[in-house]
Amino acid sequence: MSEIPSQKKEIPKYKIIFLGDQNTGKSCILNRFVEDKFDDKYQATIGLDFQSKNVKIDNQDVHLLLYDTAGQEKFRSLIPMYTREANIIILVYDITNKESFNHIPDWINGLTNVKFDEVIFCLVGNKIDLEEKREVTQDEGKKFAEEKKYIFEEISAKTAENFPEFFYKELFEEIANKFKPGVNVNNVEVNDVGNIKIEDNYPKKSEGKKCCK
Ligand SMILES: Nc1nc2c(ncn2[C@@H]2O[C@H](COP(=O)(O)OP(=O)(O)O)[C@@H](O)[C@H]2O)c(=O)[nH]1
Ligand SMILES: [Mg+2]
Repeated sequence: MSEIPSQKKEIPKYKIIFLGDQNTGKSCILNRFVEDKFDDKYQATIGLDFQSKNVKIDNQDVHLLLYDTAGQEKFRSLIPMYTREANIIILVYDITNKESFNHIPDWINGLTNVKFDEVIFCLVGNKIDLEEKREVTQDEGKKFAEEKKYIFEEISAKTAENFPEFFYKELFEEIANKFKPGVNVNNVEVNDVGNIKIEDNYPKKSEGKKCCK
């Protein structure tokens, strides 16, 4: 008996890894992006969290697999397992914490198994709603990113400021340019996908509302 070829079209999948010091807001950025909510209650990420989101890029359905890492030293040994297959690496610092910005080169140096020219890198300064506590100027972040040819944006997971610009414009455009959606990269297995949340693209206007679990 011959097999009937499957008519199902494969949806391209891209792995996004968030890296950066503890407390810079990685988990909050991920929650804001995936579920459009912000939870004020601090809950440290243990090891690694994973979420996914379906979006349209260039009119094509795309699965984004988002990996949230823990900034604590003791979990850092886990990170290479995930960065090895990353398509997009988002380096996060807190604009109110200079140290978190100064540590960005350390995070980059730790990426020993990454094919740098095949990965989209982004540098993101979070917590711009705390302008009065700013310790890193926008120019410092921008200069660092420009030298490395990274996408750069300052955002707030709390108010959602600059989220559409960063994710839906700059990042998605780069994904479309670099990966040409339709082509699967890194052969991400279908069973890598846990709870796929079928969601439309980002709402046009976000209120920065608080939320509850
Ligand atoms: N004001 C403000 N606080 C934030 C923002 N993003 C995260 N936080 C807070 O910063 C702390 C650390 O956030 P979290 O996402 O757990 O950081 P992570 O360790 O990098 O995952 C929490 O208390 C959050 O409520 C933001 O954009 N603005
Ligand atoms: Mg976290």
